[in-house]
Amino acid sequence: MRTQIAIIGGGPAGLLLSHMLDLEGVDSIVVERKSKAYVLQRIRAGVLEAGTVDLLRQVGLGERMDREGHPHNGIGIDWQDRPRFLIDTNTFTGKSMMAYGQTAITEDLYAAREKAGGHIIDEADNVTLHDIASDAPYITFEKDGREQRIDCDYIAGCDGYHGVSRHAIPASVQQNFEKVYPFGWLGIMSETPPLPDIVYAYHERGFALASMRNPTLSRYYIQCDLDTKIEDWPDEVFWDELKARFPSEVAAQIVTGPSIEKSIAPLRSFVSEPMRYGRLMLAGDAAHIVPPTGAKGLNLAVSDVFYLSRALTEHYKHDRQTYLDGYSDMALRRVWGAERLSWWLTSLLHRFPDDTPFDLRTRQNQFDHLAASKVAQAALAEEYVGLPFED
Ligand code: RFL
Ligand code: PHB
Repeated sequence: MRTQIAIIGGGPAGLLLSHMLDLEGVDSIVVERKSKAYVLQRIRAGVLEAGTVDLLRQVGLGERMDREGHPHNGIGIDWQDRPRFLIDTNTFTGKSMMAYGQTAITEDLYAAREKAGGHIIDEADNVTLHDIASDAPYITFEKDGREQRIDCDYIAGCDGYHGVSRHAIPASVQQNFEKVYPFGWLGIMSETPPLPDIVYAYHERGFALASMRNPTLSRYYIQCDLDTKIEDWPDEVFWDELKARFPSEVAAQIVTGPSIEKSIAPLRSFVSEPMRYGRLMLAGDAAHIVPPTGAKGLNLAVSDVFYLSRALTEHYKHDRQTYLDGYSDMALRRVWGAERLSWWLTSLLHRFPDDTPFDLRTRQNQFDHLAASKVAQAALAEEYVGLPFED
């Protein structure tokens, strides 16, 4: 087979890239390791930045999002027995977020690719990248026991944190930056009405988060130990612990019910530089991971794809190489902004096993400052709602 762009990974980054390239007349093939059914049942992110929402609308993916998504102007921050407050992003930035699940976005993307006759190969094993530093790169993989080959101009590595693309870059030019946190998040989905706002809560028992997918579907998380097991958390135990971490008047508003999904995710910050080597460009989790505090992971995948699709379109349609040459630097500027915000919010809102009394006092003081200072709230609102893409 031959295509202009071979895209490895059919998650949000790979599918959106294929969709956006197709709108500009650039040809691609997506090669995904898992089955379509598996990709569509993964439950992950839920909050879209204003720029992500605008982009999805611009590329014709806004219809269901605008019908079923839930626009949000603010995030609440609760701190044990301190007065709670809401940061209104609309007041500070004139922009809002949207609660719309990654599962729904992936469904929309699959539907759009299928409608346009897009080429997606799923259940592809042993995807391997070849000759990425040459002008004639290609990938090979196995499908139904047969080895296949795709020749291409460029390879887009959109295969997530556990993918193979990043490892094709020689170690001598690659630099990895990593921070592993000594805890994870235990998350549940339940068919119960959510709280009216997304609320991040700090408590001496640990962090908690109330979020949502729609008016009858709630998503909640609590900070947990890394060695904890799902079996240790039957629904009643989860709900009791969740409620104990919110102020009592908020806990009283939480509607409980049976969980329909429960999972544990470790927290990690990770960046691999550069995001381009030869004919390989990385996008999304393949190049970077953020802890979910701040809801940046999916949004970063979307901004990488915005920069990369523009770079490839400029290359093919106008023979301009500036954006392609600048892709890694431009994408990384936004990545590091999100890395810093997610690290900061994680540090502010979680209990760490080695917290000293000094740490506890300075953390408390940061919260008091945020609660009292409109300037501090404006800074957080600007980053939470999402910084604009670079021209
Ligand atoms: P994805 O979604 O991981 O998609 C990568 C795709 O590549 C496929 N793949 C391969 N295909 C071919 N060959 C290989 N060798 C391959 N290896 C992997 C995979 O099967 C998959 O289909 O990356 P992408 O597209 O960059 O999208 C990024 C987002 O998915 C991610 O940033 C967020 O979901 C992160 N994240 C969350 N972000 C939030 O903002 N809020 C959240 O609540 C939130 N929860 C989460 C998350 C990520 C999680 N992971 C990755 C463990 C919860 C979890 C559990
Ligand atoms: C979610 O709704 O899944 C969610 C919301 C906010 C976050 C992380 C996850 O920071």
